[in-house]
Amino acid sequence: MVTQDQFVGCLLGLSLGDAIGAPFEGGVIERFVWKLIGKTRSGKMRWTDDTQMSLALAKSLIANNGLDPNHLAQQFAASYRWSRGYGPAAAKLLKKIKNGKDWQQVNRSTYPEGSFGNGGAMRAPIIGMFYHQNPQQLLKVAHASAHITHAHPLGIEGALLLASATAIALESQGSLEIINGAAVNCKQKPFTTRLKIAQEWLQNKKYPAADEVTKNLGNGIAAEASCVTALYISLRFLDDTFENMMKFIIECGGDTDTIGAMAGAIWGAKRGAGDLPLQYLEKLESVDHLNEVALSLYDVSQKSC
Ligand code: R7I
Ligand code: MG
Ligand code: MG
Repeated sequence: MVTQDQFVGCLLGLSLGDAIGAPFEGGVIERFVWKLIGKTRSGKMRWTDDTQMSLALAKSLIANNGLDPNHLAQQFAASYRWSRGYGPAAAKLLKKIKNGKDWQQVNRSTYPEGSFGNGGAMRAPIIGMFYHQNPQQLLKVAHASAHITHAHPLGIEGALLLASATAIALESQGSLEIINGAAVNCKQKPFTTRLKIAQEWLQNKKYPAADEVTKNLGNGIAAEASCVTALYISLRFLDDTFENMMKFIIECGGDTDTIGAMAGAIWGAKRGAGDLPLQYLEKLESVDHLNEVALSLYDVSQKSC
């Protein structure tokens, strides 16, 4: 039986991974900017676009008892704030929607095939929670919700991987069941090749150093270079502490907030909010609000799926 504590754990794990990883994301300039704007007025750790878009997705699913792509596109646009550190193409797209453009006319305006960034995947754990009882609908909605901002097949595949991994983690499965079950939904070589490596490491209980993980699985902003990495790290640390998982993610470097968000969501879905580190939760922005949204998502998902 999936519990409320697991839903809260998943959303808080996502936000905490995002906020703890954010100061280490990107290059010198991004880190400097985050030094200036990375804390709220009351000194809490701010989260980034990963959490902002996940919250918008959760609220839209709650309001509509499921996915309404037009409503969701409006929510993404309305909640856009530059200070959350969005990807450049995503920022441009959301500003166009905010200015009245139809998302279907602009979601391929920067890249002809759509974005292959990890922005569709980083919010997909929300779909995994909401549709965890309905795997077919989960895949359909993960695809449709990513498509609004990430129409590229690789951007979509990242969303399918993260949504399905989260749903399986909620069922309290072990790490091999989670990666094997989620991998079934990946067909593209950049994903299948990396998944095979991660599956082999987990199966044979190998614990490669951070630089080897980065070299083989990636740590970049592209979905193919971060989704398998995040899934692998969450599973490697499934019986360890959240803090140790985040230390390893920071050691891997690159897109640390997003790898933290995706890994944090899967870890939290399996372990529940009770296992998240209290000393960090106390320092996280808007914990009460995140808690409320996760509980509403649980209620609506139980009734409508
Ligand atoms: O994917 P997206 O929402 O970015 C999410 C990332 C996370 O790390 C967040 O924490 C935040 O920092 O940003 O944003 P996009 O702008 O859609 O994609 C991210 C980047 O991927 C783009 O700015 C490009 O550098 C690259 N990219 C592409 N490059 C070439 N061709 C995405 N799609 C393409 C492409 O088709
Ligand atoms: Mg971010
Ligand atoms: Mg990021």
